[in-house]
Amino acid sequence: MTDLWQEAMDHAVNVARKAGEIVREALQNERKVMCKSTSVDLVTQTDQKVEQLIIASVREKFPSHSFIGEESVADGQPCVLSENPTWIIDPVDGTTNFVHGYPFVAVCIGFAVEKTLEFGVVYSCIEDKMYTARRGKGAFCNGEPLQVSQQKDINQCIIATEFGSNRDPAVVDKIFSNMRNILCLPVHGVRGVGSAALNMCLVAAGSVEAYYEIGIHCWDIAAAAVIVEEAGGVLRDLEGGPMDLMSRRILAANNQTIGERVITEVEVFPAERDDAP
Ligand code: LIP
Repeated sequence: MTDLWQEAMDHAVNVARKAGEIVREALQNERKVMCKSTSVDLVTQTDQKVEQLIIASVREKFPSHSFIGEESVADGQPCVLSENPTWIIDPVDGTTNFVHGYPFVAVCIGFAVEKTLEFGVVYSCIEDKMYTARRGKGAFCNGEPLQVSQQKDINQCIIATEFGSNRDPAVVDKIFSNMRNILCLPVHGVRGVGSAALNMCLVAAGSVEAYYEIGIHCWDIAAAAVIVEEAGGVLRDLEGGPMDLMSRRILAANNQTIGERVITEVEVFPAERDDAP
């Protein structure tokens, strides 16, 4: 029997590679930068072009499937995860990095069936690293299996997080106070590469023990979520309980012990849900 979701995943890998080529080429040229929700929430013509390319190519092969794409939502499309097979796309995760030539930029394609994530593809196109995972079948980078770190002592960890794009001073204060709590545990270090998906892939690869952020969107994390879990990691909502794709918050950790420890140090602040009416 044909494995339809494997066909979909193979297609995602191929289209992510093509998209990555476009992103790499665009890095050499002048980039027209526009703003979305704030003056530091950036979008470029490349984000839009790559998303259109991915959607057109998937639609041709799987005409009945649904889409949630970062730029389509910015253009007014609904951000609703239905039971229908749904492609969740971030054409350029790390747009600010892209604009500045900071070399961590990823094409992210997640795929959910009946609201459960089935596979994830994250192509770090400057590094030429193709991260892939399918539910129950392991996680890989360029075909090599990924495994989270086995560390259980928080004092021996690197924790990844981001400053995000909200510049409301009260929110920035909370972000700093959360980072201060984590740093002073103490941990070995706090890092962030400017792409939620790549921070999560670093958890999957065992290079950092945990990543948390408030303010991300479902398209930043859907693909990488499968990769973290398939590499043996855990996903949680920062308020406890399972990860909620639409909640704008995430904790991805190598194990429950480290994950729970990070959660106790992080104070959650409000961010409007992705699926808010
Ligand atoms: C960005 C992230 C970044 C995060 C921002 C934003 P974009 O995604 O990956 O790490 O801090 O909040 O969501 O806008 O480049 O796709």
